[in-house]
Amino acid sequence: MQISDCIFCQIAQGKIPSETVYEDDGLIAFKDINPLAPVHLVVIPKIHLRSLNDVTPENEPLIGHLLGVIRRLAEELGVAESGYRVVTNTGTDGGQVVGHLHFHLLGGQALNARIG
Ligand code: DGP
Repeated sequence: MQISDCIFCQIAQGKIPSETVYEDDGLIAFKDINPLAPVHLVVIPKIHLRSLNDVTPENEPLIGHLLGVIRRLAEELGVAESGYRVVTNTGTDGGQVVGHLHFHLLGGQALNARIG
């Protein structure tokens, strides 16, 4: 697949619309198109990394920043206290559908073991 065909790269570049809730130079957070919970965001680095397997030591500060943003978003969306789940599906067996590293932030209800 060409990077230009990547749905999440196109969202990051504003070529495909999304309900963006946070954006900075390195990442963007938007509402999942098929929400599995009252709060369901997808948080991605803007650079194209196929999955967690592609993360190098050079990218680790960006991923640390991304996790900090997820924590702040959970607070702002009111799910920090009650609890939430952060999921990154990796590869075929991990159930990854979109081949651009992304983290799901799920919350707003009691999550059973299958959600995410
Ligand atoms: P997964 O690769 O299985 O971890 O999940 C990919 C998620 O991305 C899935 O929950 C649906 C979401 N998604 C896919 N395409 C789009 C899109 O064009 N816009 C938005 N907002 N979400 C999308």
